[in-house]
Amino acid sequence: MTRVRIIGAPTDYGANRRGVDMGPSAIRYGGLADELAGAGVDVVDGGDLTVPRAEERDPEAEAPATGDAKFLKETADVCRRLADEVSGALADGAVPLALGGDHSIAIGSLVGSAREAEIGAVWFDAHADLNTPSTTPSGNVHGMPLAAALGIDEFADTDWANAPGLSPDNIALVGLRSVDDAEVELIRERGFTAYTMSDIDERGITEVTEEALAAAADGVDGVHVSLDLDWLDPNEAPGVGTPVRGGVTYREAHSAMELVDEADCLRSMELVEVNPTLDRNNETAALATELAASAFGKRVI
Ligand code: NNH
Ligand code: MN
Ligand code: MN
Ligand code: MN
Repeated sequence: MTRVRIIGAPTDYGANRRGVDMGPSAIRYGGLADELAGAGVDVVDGGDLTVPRAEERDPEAEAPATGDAKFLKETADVCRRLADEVSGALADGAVPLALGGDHSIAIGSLVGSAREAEIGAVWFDAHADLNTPSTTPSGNVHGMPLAAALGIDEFADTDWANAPGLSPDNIALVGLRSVDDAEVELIRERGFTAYTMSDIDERGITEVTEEALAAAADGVDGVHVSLDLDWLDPNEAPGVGTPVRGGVTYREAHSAMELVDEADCLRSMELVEVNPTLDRNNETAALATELAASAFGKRVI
């Protein structure tokens, strides 16, 4: 029986729209344990990491990388601890499921997941999250986690980002529709597998997701699945800080997560960017729980 270990990371350091730190609580309240039980997995809730409130911290505090990035010191501290929890869960034979918090926590998930293994990653997101402190248009670290874990630019020499076990040849981005110029350049330069919403329109979610999973899983020990809820259309998932019109539908999202289960390569996962202050009756949080259940094998029959 698959064992899943939930790890809450209630951060709000990496995003402008305050409130995403309530995500883990909203996702649990949205029915995560029941949904996962419905998927037939054995669930242990490891609780939340302790995260100081952003108001108590200085966003410009001396950071372990240079450039324009807010709360980088705090982000590094959370990600170090999350990486330990994630690798600890894996060592215990469980699949770690991290709950954000903003997407900066993915640095910790990826570093932890790649500590004892070669991994790939599938990034379900409207955004590419490939900015660095020198290319970021916002200074928000939630736009940088993939670049950080790949050790690009300022992140190369950090001891908390840069996961050597994350293979740059095994990155697949799915659902892109808001990508900054520097990110486009990086995707082209490094040849990351990337699918825009237009690719999904043309080829369908099944073909695109199967291809993305195959690219991510090729020759590695397992795949990290990062699910940013802004991947979905804001009509389905209004409770996110940076909504972008034209996202995937409820059915497409479920199909993709069912394919994650079928590919049988899932090593670690995270649900991020749920912001209860912007949500409608906790619908986005509840949707996150349903999608996780699909990824862990829940079916109607
Ligand atoms: N690319 C923009 C930035 O770097 C937006 C990133 N926002 C996200 N990413 N929510 O998933 O600030
Ligand atoms: Mn993201
Ligand atoms: Mn996003
Ligand atoms: Mn399975």
